[in-house]
Amino acid sequence: MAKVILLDSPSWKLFDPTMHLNLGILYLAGTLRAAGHDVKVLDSHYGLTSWNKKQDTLTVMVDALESCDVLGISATTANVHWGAQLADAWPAKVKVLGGPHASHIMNGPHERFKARRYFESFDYLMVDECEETFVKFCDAVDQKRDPKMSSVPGLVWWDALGRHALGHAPLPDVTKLPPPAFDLWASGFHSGGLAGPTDRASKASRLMTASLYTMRGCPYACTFCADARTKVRAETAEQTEHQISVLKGLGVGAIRIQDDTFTILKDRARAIADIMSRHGMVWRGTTRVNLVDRDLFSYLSERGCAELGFGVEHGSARMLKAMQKGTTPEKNEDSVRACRDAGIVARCFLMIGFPGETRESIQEMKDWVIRARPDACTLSLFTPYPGSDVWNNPGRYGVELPDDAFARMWQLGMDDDPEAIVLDLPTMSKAELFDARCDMIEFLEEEVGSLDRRKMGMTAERTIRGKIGLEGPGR
Ligand code: B12
Ligand code: SF4
Repeated sequence: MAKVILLDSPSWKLFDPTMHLNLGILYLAGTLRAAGHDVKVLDSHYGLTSWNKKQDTLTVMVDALESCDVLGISATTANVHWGAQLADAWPAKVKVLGGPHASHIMNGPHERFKARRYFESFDYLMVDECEETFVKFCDAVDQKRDPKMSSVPGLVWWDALGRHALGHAPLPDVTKLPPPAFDLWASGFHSGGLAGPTDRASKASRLMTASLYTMRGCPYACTFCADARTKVRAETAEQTEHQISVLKGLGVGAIRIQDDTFTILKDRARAIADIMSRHGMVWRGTTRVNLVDRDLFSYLSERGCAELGFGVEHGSARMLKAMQKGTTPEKNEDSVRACRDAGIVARCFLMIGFPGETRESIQEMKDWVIRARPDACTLSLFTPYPGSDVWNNPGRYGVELPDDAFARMWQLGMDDDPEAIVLDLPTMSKAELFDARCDMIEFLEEEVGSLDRRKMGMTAERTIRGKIGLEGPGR
């Protein structure tokens, strides 16, 4: 049995870590445990790292790091460099990086970003969904076999001959996977993960909250999204019911369903709502305006749904077309209304700075907000994350990816320096965009008043102008 420690990369500056758990590593922990490995899931924010606010740097508590055979770190592009810092300090025999960043860079088209220098803190990378492949990897380490010689699909490494990659495994059958190991989540669950202007949502804010991911993939083609055009694979209702009952046993009373578009399979959405209701859960999910159905919304509302998130993104029809959202400002407005009419908080995810943005389109976004009156908004600054079509094909959008993209990516939106913005847009200078974004934040605060701003160490200290952090993409 190999001793495996799994962690998400530190994200102090990106979101309030008490609000979220990383489901990817909990799924991996579930399969590793079922395969007989000794696995721990740690939270890098609890007792292992801290944030030095004066210097704006991560401090790793080196004495608290426990040695292990395999250290598995998960990272997005936004937090990978903090994961690398943690890996550098960790006393592990083998260090592996997995998760969206490793997958989207290695599966992506740009050779220049696949360079060893970006991944030096790790012995190996693993790409794709790794429940089955990571077990093979840990088996090899346990049996003292060289993982490079063990045909582990998805494995990537570098040596004197350059980069090696062992191809891809088929996607796991999610209906056969062991459940995420919620009981191994070291830092426990916290309240405050759901909140909003209705009675139900405000009561939910006092409940311990957990996340669920009941269905992988999304068939839509939004050009800013790293999950676009992926196969939809749903877990069974029995699997979801089991996970909910485990979470209930751990004291959880509120659930964030993180599926890309929870309502895409309507009967299934109803079945999950029934399960939530049977277990007395208050919950939230995400949907798309083309999937709006007033009867379905009423059904969900009667079964404890407190909030639905809509990837509205913009108020300009031209910008929605550029993003390939397949929606219109009018449909977005109708959907917000239908959601509110059902007594569910309508949270809208808005995005500023996508290629093609102008002062006029930003005004259209404001006009839309005034017309539609969502209950809550989350504003993101567009970032060309690896995996998105803009990252894969920047020329189509009239932009270039700078060579130092990774040197900036994580700071984006966290800094009051307009130069921290990754892309040069032909239509607006970075300074203009920066000012427009600050102005939009002030506007949303005044008009909607419910921006999602619970970020660790930021809420009280940071002034709006230039200091507010980025919000999640459609979550
Ligand atoms: C839930 C979610 C969040 C939550 C929770 C994040 C968390 N800590 O887990 C919140 C709202 C906080 C969030 C925030 C952000 N998110 Co987010 N989020 C998601 C979402 C919707 C689901 C993630 C999930 O649970 N997946 C389910 C599990 C099973 O899959 P998984 O995590 O990928 O894990 C599998 C593999 O990646 C692999 N794996 C993962 N870790 C490891 C580790 C090892 C060692 C190995 C071997 C394998 C491995 O095996 C796992 C099991 O199959 C995804 C979209 C998506 N469809 O995945 C976006 C996504 C991951 N987020 C994204 C982004 C950009 C962000 C933000 C940067 C947004 C922002 N601007 O602030 C922030 C910061 C996140 C951070 N930690 O740095 C992008 C990442 C793109 C990229 N190139 O990195 C995604 C892909 C969205 C998108 N469609 O573009 N996010
Ligand atoms: S933004 Fe949402 S709807 Fe669009 S492709 Fe991504 S997950 Fe699907």
